[in-house]
Amino acid sequence: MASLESAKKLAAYKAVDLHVQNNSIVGVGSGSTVVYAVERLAERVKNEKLNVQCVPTSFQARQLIIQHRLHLTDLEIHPRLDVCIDGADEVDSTLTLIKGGGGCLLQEKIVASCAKELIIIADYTKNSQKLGEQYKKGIPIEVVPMAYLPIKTQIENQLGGTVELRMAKAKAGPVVTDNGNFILDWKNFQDYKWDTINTKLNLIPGVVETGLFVNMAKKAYFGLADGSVKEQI
Ligand code: ABF
Repeated sequence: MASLESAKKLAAYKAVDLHVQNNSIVGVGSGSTVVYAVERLAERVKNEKLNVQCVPTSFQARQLIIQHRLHLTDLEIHPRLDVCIDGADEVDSTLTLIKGGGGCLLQEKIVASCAKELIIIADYTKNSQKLGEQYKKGIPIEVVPMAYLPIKTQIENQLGGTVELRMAKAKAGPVVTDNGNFILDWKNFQDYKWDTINTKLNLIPGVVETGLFVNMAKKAYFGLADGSVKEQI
């Protein structure tokens, strides 16, 4: 049986092999699965002498690109990307995603929105029928710090469920994103129409962005326990 790590690697390698060509402008996602994608990208750039420009979605992604000596670029230089390859916390049967468990959802959504295709790479534990079935830590919502309490109250009163301010591991204080914001995690939600909910959340003053990615992903690759890769479109 393939370990979770090998499942991540299988998915990442397949996505890079099938979706990156010479002269591609590539959005580089965040998280542990993306580490394998960058590893494969660096290998292909070196072996096949590819010209690839990489746009990071987080501080972590930027570091990965630099460490692997890939070409770092940004949306000012390359506002249109060929592909964005990123992980996810959960992917449902309609390719609606929960992202932001690692706190990078805002830049991930911006970069993905500039790409011709968003390709998701994940291990088999991320695949579900209904959102919330697999990922129990809630839907991340990035908020302006001074507004976190009114936003929490508004979501709980109007949409139900419970909203928690994400705290740093040592409980030293709230997690602060790459953009200087806080993260709320919305738990115990119902089975909603996710595009409507996403719009409602984004209309609350102080909400910067949600970790709900609706109608954005074109395809997902899941590394499976038997060593194969499942494709979902
Ligand atoms: C990012 O990394 C996120 O949006 C998601 O939270 C996470 C997935 O990480 P991993 O690949 O480590 O499971 O893509």
